[in-house]
Amino acid sequence: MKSLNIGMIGYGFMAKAHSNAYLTVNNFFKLNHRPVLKAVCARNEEAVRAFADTWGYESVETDWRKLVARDDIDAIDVCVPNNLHKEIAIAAATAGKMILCEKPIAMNAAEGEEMCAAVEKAGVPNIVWYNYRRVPAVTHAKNIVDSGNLGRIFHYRANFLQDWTIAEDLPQGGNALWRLDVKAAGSGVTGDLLAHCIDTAIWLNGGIKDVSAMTETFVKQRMHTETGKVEEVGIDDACAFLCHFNNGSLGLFESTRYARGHKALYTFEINGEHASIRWDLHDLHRLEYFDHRVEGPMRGWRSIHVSDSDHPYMSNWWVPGLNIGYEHSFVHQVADFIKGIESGQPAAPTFRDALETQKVCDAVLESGKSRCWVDVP
Ligand code: SOE
Repeated sequence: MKSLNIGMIGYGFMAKAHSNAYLTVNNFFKLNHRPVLKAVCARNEEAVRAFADTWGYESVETDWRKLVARDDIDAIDVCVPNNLHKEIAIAAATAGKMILCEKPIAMNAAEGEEMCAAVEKAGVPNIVWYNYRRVPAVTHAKNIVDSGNLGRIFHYRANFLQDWTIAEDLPQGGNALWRLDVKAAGSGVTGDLLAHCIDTAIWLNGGIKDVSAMTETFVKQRMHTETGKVEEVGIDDACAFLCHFNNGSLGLFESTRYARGHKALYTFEINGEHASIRWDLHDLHRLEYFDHRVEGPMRGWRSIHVSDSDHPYMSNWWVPGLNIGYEHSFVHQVADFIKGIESGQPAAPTFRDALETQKVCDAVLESGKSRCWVDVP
């Protein structure tokens, strides 16, 4: 068993999900590498020490450049706001480190291009944490689509709905609320939520050709926690777009943080010539399937409980019928990343794959501004 020494940058919610995955993966997946929580890095020393104690990191750093320069680190995990992804990832690639980067890959596609060039020049393994691909029911959907079972695809529909930014007195910026600060996040729901939907959509249904979007910022000014001043809000609070996929199907996507009652409702549905499938994050172990080829009165939607040993990833977990959850998608991503290193066949989404999603996000934002259809380059 070889060690895979992890250098984590950040200590927020995502750093927890990733740390949990590193600690769990070898208990359930047969691999020749074991992630070791070598060091965690953040500017706030007290907070990063507390995080290190909770998760069992061996050491802490307060300067990411020092972490990246350390000889005892194999892989850098980038769990910081989007405006820092590029600089850290390029430095890590130049230092010969593997990189696991939070989504979206960057602030925009131009930055993403630079990151791709850096990892490809350095030849280092790289991946972006679009974790929902690895919910077993979503992977099962991928297998069904790839088998051709649905026939020609006509429609792809996806939503990601939340409701946590409705209060007008919610500030923007800082550790907890950087997602509301355009300088740190690059965009609002487009990069944060729709990016997940777009990643899954491209994976399941192929590339997106062009988009027509509308975006809205419902609360125009918010106090900035770092400056203490009321500042313009530069992010999109809501975004919906139409698109054409390269395979001729039509796409319809919606995302908002203003859908009262919805905390993280990610759903998608695909309608094909013979069959349809749909999935809902709030019931994540189920895949709904309708097959028009079933004749007679038993024709109807079926709800597949994706928990059997012949379902993706499930033979690694409990006995058939017992559920797993959100955090397991990250465990699966670590398992696949390590298998990719061992086999020489990189696990997706690589930086290059994630760049495709970023290009669609950029086109969506451009279309929202111009109110015109925009081609995805
Ligand atoms: C935002 O609330 C958020 O945490 C996203 O940043 C994640 O990517 C998404 O999976 C859940 O919602």
